[in-house]
Amino acid sequence: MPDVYDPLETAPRDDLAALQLDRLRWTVSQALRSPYYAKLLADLKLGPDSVASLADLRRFPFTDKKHLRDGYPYGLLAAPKDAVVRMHHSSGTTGMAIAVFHTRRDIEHWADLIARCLHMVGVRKGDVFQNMMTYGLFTGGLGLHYGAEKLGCFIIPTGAGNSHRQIQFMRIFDTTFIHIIPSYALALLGAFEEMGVDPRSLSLKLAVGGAEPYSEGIRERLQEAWGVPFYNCYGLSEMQGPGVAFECPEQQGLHLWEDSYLVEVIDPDTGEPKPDGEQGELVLTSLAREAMPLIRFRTRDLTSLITEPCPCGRTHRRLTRIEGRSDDMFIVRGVNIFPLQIERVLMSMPEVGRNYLIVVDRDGYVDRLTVRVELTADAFQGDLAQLRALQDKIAHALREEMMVTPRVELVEPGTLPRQEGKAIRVIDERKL
Ligand code: DLL
Repeated sequence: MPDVYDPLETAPRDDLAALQLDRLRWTVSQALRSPYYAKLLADLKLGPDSVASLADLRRFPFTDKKHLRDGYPYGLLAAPKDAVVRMHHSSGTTGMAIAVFHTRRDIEHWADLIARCLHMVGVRKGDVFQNMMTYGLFTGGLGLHYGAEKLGCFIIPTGAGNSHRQIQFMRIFDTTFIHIIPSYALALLGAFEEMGVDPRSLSLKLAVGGAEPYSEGIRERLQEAWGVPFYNCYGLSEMQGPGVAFECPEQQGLHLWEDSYLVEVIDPDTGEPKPDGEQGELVLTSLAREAMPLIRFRTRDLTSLITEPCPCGRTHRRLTRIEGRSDDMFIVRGVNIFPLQIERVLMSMPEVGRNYLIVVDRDGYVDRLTVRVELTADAFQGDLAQLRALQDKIAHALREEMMVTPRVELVEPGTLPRQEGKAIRVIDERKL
């Protein structure tokens, strides 16, 4: 049995199901306090008594981002305003203003879940935690902060950016773990080079990376360069933020905390459940959120459920690495493409460096796909014929993966734009 933070982590599945049923009924009664669900559920004649078993969840309709936006700001608030102690807010990257509220109890529960996640990968009292995620309306900074504090860590709340100072702090304060956006963790490697510091020479023992999709290839590169394991952390503001699902030391999928969330994987087109193990859209129902409970929330994130027990001994089922969002998909000459497909191909090539950018535009009426690829410093030294051959090799491998031949542009290391927040991988000029 693993050394757990919370005995619920290894609870027998039957006990978990009983707890879920209780909490689902509570969630429905709580949701009825919000204007949105009060009307919706009254119209449908649904309430806590409609839930005789967990299967009854399917009697409830899906909740969508659109419902949150239409009800903005307070339409889904299920607690009195004076019980709200904090809000987080969407960044607006998808153009939708969404506010998410928390009561004191919600913040406590969230901190406990994060403490559980961090404890699972070996964080303990006395660890020095440099939190390189943005603090503020984004949930990444404060979310991990409170959980780490609960464990008794020494926290350095640097937030994102200011790369040289990040590295100085890691050296001065002997940082033992970091929380960082994976694309920023790659970008920081450039700053290490500038300063002549080897990340492997630090006191780090692990890193937590999430908030954006990244391939196994990126993880491997990060682990190699930083010399520590990178654990994948998934979450979304609507469901609290980070810590909804988290990898254990096995690094074979993310345990979704089933005492706090009910999970479904559906076909995004029909809304019907997908068989276990098949990829589909993740739908979550909160089971412990007081200020803003959500029933059957469509995350738009694509993943699949691993039902085999995990060797770590935890009983909560796992999600496979999130492949991206259904709305990240773009269509080029009729072919559906996900950015992560391109990333996987690029990261399998040792000549490819730390950053890439996908640009889609039109040449007359025809879609054109360009992939700009940073090379490693070594690969860039090659002569023109070698670079041409490499360009062809990348274009060919991408064509094999997606059946569209892209233009491949090779660029020098460190020349593509970088963000400290979530990476922007695709620029679709057809939409501009
Ligand atoms: O990104 C919460 C978070 C912060 C998670 C820090 C992990 C670490 P939002 O800004 O609301 O919340 O964005 C949520 O980001 O629906 C996914 O599309 C994507 N996402 C989050 N974590 C992962 C991950 C935070 N590990 C949206 N892998 C989600 C892939 C992720 N995508």
